[in-house]
Amino acid sequence: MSHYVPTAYRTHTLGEIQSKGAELVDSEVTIAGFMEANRGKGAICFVDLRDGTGKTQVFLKQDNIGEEALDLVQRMTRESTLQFTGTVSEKRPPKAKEGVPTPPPAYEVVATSVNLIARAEAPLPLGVTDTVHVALDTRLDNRFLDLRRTHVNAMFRLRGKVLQYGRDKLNSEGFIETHTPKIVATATEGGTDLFPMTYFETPAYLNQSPQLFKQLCMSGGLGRIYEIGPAFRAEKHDTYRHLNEFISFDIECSWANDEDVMGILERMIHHIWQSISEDEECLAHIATINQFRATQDEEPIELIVPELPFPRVSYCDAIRIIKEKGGKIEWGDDIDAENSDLLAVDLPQFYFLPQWPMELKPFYIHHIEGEMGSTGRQLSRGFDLNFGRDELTSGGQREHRIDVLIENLKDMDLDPEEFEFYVAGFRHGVPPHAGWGLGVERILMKLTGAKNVRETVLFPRDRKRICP
Ligand code: AMO
Repeated sequence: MSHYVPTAYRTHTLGEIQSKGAELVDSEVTIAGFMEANRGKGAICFVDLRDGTGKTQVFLKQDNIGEEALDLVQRMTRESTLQFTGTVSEKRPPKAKEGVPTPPPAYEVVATSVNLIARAEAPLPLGVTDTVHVALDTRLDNRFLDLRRTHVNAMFRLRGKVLQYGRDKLNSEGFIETHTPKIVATATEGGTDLFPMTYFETPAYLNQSPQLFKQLCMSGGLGRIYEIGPAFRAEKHDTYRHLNEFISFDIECSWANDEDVMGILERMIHHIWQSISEDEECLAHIATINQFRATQDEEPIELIVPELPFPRVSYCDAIRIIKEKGGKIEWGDDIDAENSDLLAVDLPQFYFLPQWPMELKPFYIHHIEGEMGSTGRQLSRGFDLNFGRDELTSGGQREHRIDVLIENLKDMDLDPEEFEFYVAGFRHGVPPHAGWGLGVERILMKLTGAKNVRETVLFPRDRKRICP
């Protein structure tokens, strides 16, 4: 459980009032939050207060609090922020009904004083407690209010936990957290899809991936690194899973090949899922999301801790399976979401797709020696990780031999001289290395059941949206 140290405005969170209620009964607390609703006229009033950690009912009696304060609260608009001081008391349990299990005890605060922090203007542009369907665009236009909705708030609390548990696992395997520049002079993932910018008098770009820099760190002897940071892609896609700014969770690992880093990835994901399944706060967030889904007639999300190792289906086998299932695909084609649906019939959760054709992978990927039978085509040590139909990760062993690397650049119509800062890192000794990049929003979609990747980003950037 999180431990909240009291702050200038409150002694306890509302989550604590409920979880530590038994020990707090009869003690004085100061709480603060958004007023979700108020009920009662005359000499009493009940306020439903919410602060993101939980909800608590505040009970106001004219005798305790005075006529003026009671009147202020009774006239207050929904979502205004209020601070109360009062005494914790156990709420009267609801009347027992046959066949209905008795709920755990709940606690309320009997107020002795109130302080209006900020009054909310009415009407609200977005209902915070409504369960009626609201278009995603309206939600994103009013994101600060959308975030107050408990199931949306829960999603971002889960996002933080995913990153926390991911970091924990990598730290425990000897990785160190790093940061690489986002303003760069050259492309990373091929020459297209770049956002140009002006850097004083020099043309520059927003980086598409930490790829080249994380590899330079291997040449620099850092050994095992990870980075969680923004990546920018000027892709014109307008789909449920593409963003123009996303958070890329990257690793790079020396003295390792593709299989080694697939192992690191599956252990990290297993650790994240396992830890979430044992974390009471996370389970409460999932329950909150499921309560909302029930109001929308949506299936509850289910947290299935994946077994290790994850299934591996080589690219060649994947093409064969897709063809067998009637998909239109040829060796050498990318595997799009529709064709992945055919794979997902038997692999609904996490699975690796190793050994892609070299021609489909970037110049920095290591090829597998020799050609593929009579085709004359080459396989690579590049892999993807999918969850059902969606790609979550790309990675692979990298080409560390400078002569082959320069050939790869030329084969892909890239000018090695433009990549001199990168190629130089292979000129003075370099360990073999491998790594991957995981799309944080994509994995969040899988955990939270979000149908659109934008739901998992606070302020998403897509072709039409740059504000807020
Ligand atoms: P790649 O380009 O496949 O590989 O990206 C890695 C992962 O990042 C996520 N992703 C995206 N998420 C949302 N919107 C987008 N437009 C978007 N593009 C990518 C996906 C994807 O699997 N340098 C390599 C990684 C490596 O080899 O280490 C790279 O960037 O989940």
